Amino acid sequence: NTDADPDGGLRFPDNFGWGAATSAYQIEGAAKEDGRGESVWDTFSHTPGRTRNGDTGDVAADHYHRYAQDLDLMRELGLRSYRFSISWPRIQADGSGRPNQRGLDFYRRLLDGLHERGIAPMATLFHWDLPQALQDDGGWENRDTAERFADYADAVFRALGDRVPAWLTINEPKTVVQNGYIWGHHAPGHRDEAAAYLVAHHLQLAHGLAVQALRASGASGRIGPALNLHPCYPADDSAEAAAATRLYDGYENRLYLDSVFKGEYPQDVLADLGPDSRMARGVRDGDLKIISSPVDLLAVQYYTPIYVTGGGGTVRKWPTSEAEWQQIYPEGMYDILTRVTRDYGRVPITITENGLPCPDTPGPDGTIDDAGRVNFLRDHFAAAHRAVRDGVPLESYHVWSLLDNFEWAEGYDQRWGLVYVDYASQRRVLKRSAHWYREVIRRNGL
Ligand code: PNW
Repeated sequence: NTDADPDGGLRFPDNFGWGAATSAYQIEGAAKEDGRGESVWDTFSHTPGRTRNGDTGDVAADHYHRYAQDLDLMRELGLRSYRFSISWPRIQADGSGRPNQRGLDFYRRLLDGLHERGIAPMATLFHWDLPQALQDDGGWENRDTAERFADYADAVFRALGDRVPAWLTINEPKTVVQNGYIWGHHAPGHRDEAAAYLVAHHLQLAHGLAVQALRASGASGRIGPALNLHPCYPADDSAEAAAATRLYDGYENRLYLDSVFKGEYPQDVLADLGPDSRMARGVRDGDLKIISSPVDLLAVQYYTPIYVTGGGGTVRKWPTSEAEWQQIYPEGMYDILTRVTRDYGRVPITITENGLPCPDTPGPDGTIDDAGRVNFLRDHFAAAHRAVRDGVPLESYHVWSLLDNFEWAEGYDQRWGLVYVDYASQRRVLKRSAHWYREVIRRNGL
C-alpha cells in the first residue's frame, strides 16, 4: 500500500514512523545542573576561537527545563517517533561508576511524557558528549573508553530499558573521526590522522560492546548503529576518478558498514592505511566478532553526496545549503538506501537524520516562511518513497531537527529546526515547514 493514493499523492506504509531528531548537548542546556559532569563539548566550546561567536551549549534551547512544552510541540506536529540522545556526563559525571539518579530521572520524565502522548522514543546513547574525565585519560584513542561506554550503556539499559523500544549506539562515528581527529573543528579538536583511525576502531568496538550489553541486560528493545552515509560518485568518467571514488567510499561508508554487517574492515582501506598503522596495530583478535554482533536495525543519516576526482579530491556539482559541506541532491537518498539494502541485506532501516539549515527570520507578522526546507523535505521524502517501492525496508524517518539548536562549531547561526527558537526569550514558533510536515504526517505521505 505504498502506491499513489487517489489524489495522485505518495502514500507511505501503514504505521510509518514520521519523526524528528535532536541531541542532548545541542538542545538541553542546564550544563551544571543535577550533577551533570563536563563533556569534551563543554571544554571545546569554552575554548576561545573554537565555535562561531564563541557560542556554547550552556543554555541552548533550555530543553532540560522546557521538555514538557517541547513534548506538547511534538504532539501538535503529530510526531509518531522522537529521536533524542542521552547525555553520558548526566549519567556518569566522570564517565564511570554508579549512575547519577537525577540524570536518569530527567530521561525517565521525558520517556513518560512521550509515552503519554503516544510518541515512540528512539534513544541514542552517544551523540559526541564524551565525559571530559575520559578524554583526560586519552578519550577514544584509549581502548578502555570502549569498555567504559559499555558500562554506561548497561546502566542506561537497566534504568530505562523498559521504556525504550529502539536504541542507537554511537551517532556518526565518522564525524568524530573526521571532524574531531582529522580536521579538528569538532571536539576534541585534534589533527592527527594516525590517531583518527584508531579512534574509528574503538568507536566501532564500543558499538559492539553496547549491543552485547543490551542483550545481556535482558531489556527487550532493538538496537543498531547510527551512520551518516555519503553516496560517492566519480566527478568525471575517467578510470582514475572511478578508482578514487571506490577508495573514498571505503573511508566514508564501508569502514563502518562492513565492520558491523560483515565482520571485517574493507581490504582497500586497510591496505591504504598500511599494516603498521595505529589502527591496524590496535585491532585485536575477536574485536570484529564483537563489532559485528547482530543488530536489529540500521539508522541512516543522509545529508549530501560526494563527487570524487581522479586525484582523490572532491568537487561540487549541486547547489549547497547554508552549510557549505551540503549539496542538495535528493537522488542520493534513493541511492544510499537501495545500496545498503543490496549490499548488506534486508535489515530494517530508519532514517535518523535528514534536513538542512535555512536563513530563517520571522516575517513582520511573526511567521517563518522556510520554503527551502519544505522543498528539500518534499524531494527527499519522495526519494525515500521510491526506495520503499523498490523494496527497501524503511520503517521511519526523522527530520533533523525538531528545534533550532546549537549547531556545534557553527553555534546558533545555522538554524536546522522545524520549530524556530528565539534564544532571547526561548519562545518556540512553528515554521512553515512544521505546519507542512504535520499535514504530511496526517496524510501519511505527500
Ligand atoms: C550531523 N557532513 O552531523 C549530526 O549528527 C548533528 O548533530 C548535526 O547537527 C547535523 O548533522 C547537522 O550538521 C553531520 O559533513 C556533520 O556531511 C557533518 C556532515 C553530516 C552530518
